[in-house]
Amino acid sequence: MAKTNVKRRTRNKTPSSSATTSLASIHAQRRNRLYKALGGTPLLLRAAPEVLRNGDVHFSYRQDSNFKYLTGFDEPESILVCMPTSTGYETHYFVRPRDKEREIWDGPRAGTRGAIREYGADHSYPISEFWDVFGKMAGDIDELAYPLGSDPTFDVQVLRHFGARFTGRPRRNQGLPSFVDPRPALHEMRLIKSSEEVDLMRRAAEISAAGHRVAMSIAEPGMYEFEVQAELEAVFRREGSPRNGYDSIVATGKNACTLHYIANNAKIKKGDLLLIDAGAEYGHYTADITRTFPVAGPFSDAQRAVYEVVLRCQKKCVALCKPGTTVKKLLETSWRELTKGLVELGILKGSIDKLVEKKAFRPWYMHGLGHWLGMDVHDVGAYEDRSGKPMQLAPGMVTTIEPGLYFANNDKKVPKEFRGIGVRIEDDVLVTKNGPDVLTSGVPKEVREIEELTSIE
Ligand SMILES: [Mn+2]
Repeated sequence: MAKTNVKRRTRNKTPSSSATTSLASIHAQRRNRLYKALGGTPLLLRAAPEVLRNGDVHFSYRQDSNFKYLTGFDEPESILVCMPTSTGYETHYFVRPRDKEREIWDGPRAGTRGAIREYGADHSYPISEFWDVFGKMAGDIDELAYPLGSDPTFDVQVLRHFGARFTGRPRRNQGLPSFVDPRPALHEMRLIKSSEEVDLMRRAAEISAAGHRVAMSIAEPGMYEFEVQAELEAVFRREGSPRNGYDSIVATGKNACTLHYIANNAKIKKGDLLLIDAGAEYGHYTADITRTFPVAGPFSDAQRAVYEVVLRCQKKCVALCKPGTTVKKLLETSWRELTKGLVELGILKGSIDKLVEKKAFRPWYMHGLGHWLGMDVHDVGAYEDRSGKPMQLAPGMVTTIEPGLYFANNDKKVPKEFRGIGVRIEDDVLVTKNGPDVLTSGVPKEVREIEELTSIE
């Protein structure tokens, strides 16, 4: 039984077509920035294909993030073609046409008119006319920006189309265009979030924090992990998030040591820690929060000792999230801090420098410190440049900071009281010129705050 009833809240509206005029201009600006980055090379991008689950039922659809970033368009079976003019791209959308019969089953479609009116296309066509129109439009291009390799089914069609230059009419002895991958340029753009993007991420973070707070307050011994998950995700939905950014991890006790534990089907035992790694998506952007807390608190001494080591490390790394800090510096700081902690806990012995150098922490801290965050949970963007130099943080970047320590329940190398304890603490940090802006500060992480929220009255 849950301790508190989850209060119903008025649903926040998801970003809707009422704001499409300004949204359409944002997408047009992005396409024009890409035009400059690609030197005006024609661009071809296909929407994410639908994927069959079984029979005639599909997995729930989510638009490809690059496609969404450039068009705002959510429908499958669409193609974006950008043809250069002297000043920027002219945009052609190929979309599913309006269809009374199909819309009864699948819901409304923007259609060719909507593509222009609501999504800012300069020209639009039914998807069935794609090869014909594209053939005329791009018949003699020598270069095409297209992410070859990401959609093998479509790759074959694209290659076959241009291969026909040697068999069709007219024949001009013209070979295939050279393919330029538009992703590096796109990903560089997506790495730095604009203020509109930050607004969406802030909202995703707030919604996620609200869910985590509820989970902390209702979790108690005897519940199943999936019950806590349901309460957490109910908050996400009520607050206006249509789906999660990734599968929620709700891991009690030793399950926390399985890094991507998503079975979520174990019963929560008294005295266990519960690790929850879950994030709501909002406007196609996701949050990514992890908290670890005692079920019906307080922490045991061993749990608190481990928790405080991870927390101290996490806070130190968050504080370093300012322009100029390299991702390498962040990672190495987490190595050093957790190594110090492992020595304090009596698990490692020796000089900190030597232990860090040997990566003696590896058995218990086996993942990285964090990752870029945005439309995708493990968002696009480089961690090092072409020469291998680590990226420096810059204003507009959003990274997770998520150190952890995991002691498997059969780990003979650690004192008994620590076995079966897994702790990870994760926040989403926006880098600003004034330093770190923790988007996920709405969910507690201090020991005292957590114990207040989790204790049974
Ligand atoms: Mn993460």
